[in-house]
Amino acid sequence: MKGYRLPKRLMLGAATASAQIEGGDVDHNWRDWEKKGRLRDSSSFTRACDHWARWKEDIDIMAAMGIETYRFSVEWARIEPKAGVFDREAIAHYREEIEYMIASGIRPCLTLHHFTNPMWFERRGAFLYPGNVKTFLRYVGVVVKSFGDLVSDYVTINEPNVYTFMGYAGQGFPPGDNNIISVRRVLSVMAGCHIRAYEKIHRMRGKMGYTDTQVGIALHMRAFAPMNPTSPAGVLEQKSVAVSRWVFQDAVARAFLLGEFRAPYENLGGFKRGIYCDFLGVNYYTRNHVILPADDRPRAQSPKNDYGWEIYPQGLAEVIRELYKICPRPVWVTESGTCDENDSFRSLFIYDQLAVLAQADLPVERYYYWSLLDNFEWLDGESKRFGLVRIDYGTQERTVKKSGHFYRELIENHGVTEEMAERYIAGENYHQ
Ligand code: IFM
Repeated sequence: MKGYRLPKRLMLGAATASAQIEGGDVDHNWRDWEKKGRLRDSSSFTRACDHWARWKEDIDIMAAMGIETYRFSVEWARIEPKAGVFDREAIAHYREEIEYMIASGIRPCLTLHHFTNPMWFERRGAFLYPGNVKTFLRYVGVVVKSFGDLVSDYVTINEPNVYTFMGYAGQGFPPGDNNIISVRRVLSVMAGCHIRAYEKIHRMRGKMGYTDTQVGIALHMRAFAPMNPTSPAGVLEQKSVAVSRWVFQDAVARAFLLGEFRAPYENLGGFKRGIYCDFLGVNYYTRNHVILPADDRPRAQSPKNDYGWEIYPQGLAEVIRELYKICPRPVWVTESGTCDENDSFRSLFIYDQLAVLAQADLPVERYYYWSLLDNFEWLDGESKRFGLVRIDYGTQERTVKKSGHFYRELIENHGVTEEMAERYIAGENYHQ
């Protein structure tokens, strides 16, 4: 296996999200969903990785791995447990964590919203109502006031397209809606939240005297392809591919990043066209093959992970090019990872994925592996493992996996040597 060097400017990091790792009985929509019995197993958000208590240990693990930047989220329901009431202790807790991260040589990248809403906000209809934009902005203001001197890099909203399609198009996320009008409305309102948050973060940090602020979203991007390109149905499948790409990601990107609202999305706040991002955050996992009338699935013969998602490394370059055409800004791969219970192909996955960035001439500045730790995978709870570090959920013992050691050496070398590839990857295979 060949070695490679990564582009000099590429920073290597890892990502997590608060509800997926922190544990504790926090009054958010996903804990509520769990209480309603809507998860696929009996895992509880109250346990997760107990990171709320073990954050120091987790940062020490990252520092030992050489992680250069850490993308994490703060939990809105902890910071603002009741509408307009802010929890000073929770804020102090996050401050201590961020200070320790920085002192450990790790650059923070803070996500403001990663799927979870405080229940009081959920009960008010969350992002279904344009009137709720100001509620989100009040929270953003408190976060920037509290951490703005420590954090320059912000993701306003994680995967607004997944949040919306999974929650409002019958895919099992809260609030369990299935209504295309709601999809349109929620994404339009979220775009407004992002645009105003982008402006507000820049304004607030500007007043604090900082000029290094970087704000974006993390957009979930899929590579789409027709299942039967050479059959008579192929032409229609190709059309369906174009629709999926447009509705799920390209039109969403235009609304959020450019304030350009094209059907099906609507400009509910009189937003002007502009550029509302300093980087293009891309979360990339897989390719979907579209089948008529309206379905998609991986091809039978393609390599897959434990979830059955196709592993298609080249898709990362494809989606980056697609997004860069819409908005030419530096790219941050805000998530890239795989589900692999036995850690039997994760090193190969990282090797393949980063080889794409090493070879393609793409303006990529950051790569965040998802995820630092095995963590709470939403509907699938503790049963799906994405981490570089294994969590024994019973004892909360952390063990760096083989892939974690591979990533550590990769960061140290800023690339992969032939010898490393041989030592870590020979013998690894994806599921077929
Ligand atoms: O775990 C999730 C994360 O919260 C958002 N992006 C995809 C990951 C894997 O499903």
